[in-house]
Amino acid sequence: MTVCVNRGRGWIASLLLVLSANASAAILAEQAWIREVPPQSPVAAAFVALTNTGKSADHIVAMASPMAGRVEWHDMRHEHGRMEMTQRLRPELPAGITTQLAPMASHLMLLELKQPLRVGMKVPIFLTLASGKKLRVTAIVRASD
Ligand SMILES: [Cu+2]
Repeated sequence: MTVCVNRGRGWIASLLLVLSANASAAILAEQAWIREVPPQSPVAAAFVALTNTGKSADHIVAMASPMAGRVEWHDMRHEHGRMEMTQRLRPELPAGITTQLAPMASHLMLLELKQPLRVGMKVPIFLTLASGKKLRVTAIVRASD
C-alpha cells in the first residue's frame, strides 16, 4: 500500500530558480518508460535515466505532460514498515551523475491522466531546468510484469 503525500506547489521557488540560471549543465534523458496502469487509473509512474553531463548541478523546477493534469517528482521511502511516496519540489541532478528513476524508487508521477494509457503509446514529458533549458522526454508505455 502506498500513500501519496502532496506537500504543495513550488511555483514561487521554481520562478526564482529559473531567474538564477546556471548555463553550463546539459541533461541527457534515456530509457524513458511508463508502467502500464488499468484504464480507470488516474495516475501512472514514469521512469527515466537522467544524466547531467555538465560541470555543475542542475535542478528540475517544473514538470508537465500534455497527457496529465500535472506531473510531480516522487521519492519512495520506508515509513513504519510500508513504502510511502513523497513529493520533491526541485530535485537535484548532480554534475557527472546519472540519476536513475526506477520502480520502487524515485519516479515521475503523472496525475489526473487525460486519457487511458495503452501499451506502446509514447507520452511526452517536459522538464524545465533551473539552468533555463527545457528537456523533452518521450516515455513509452510498457506492460507491467
Ligand atoms: Cu508517485
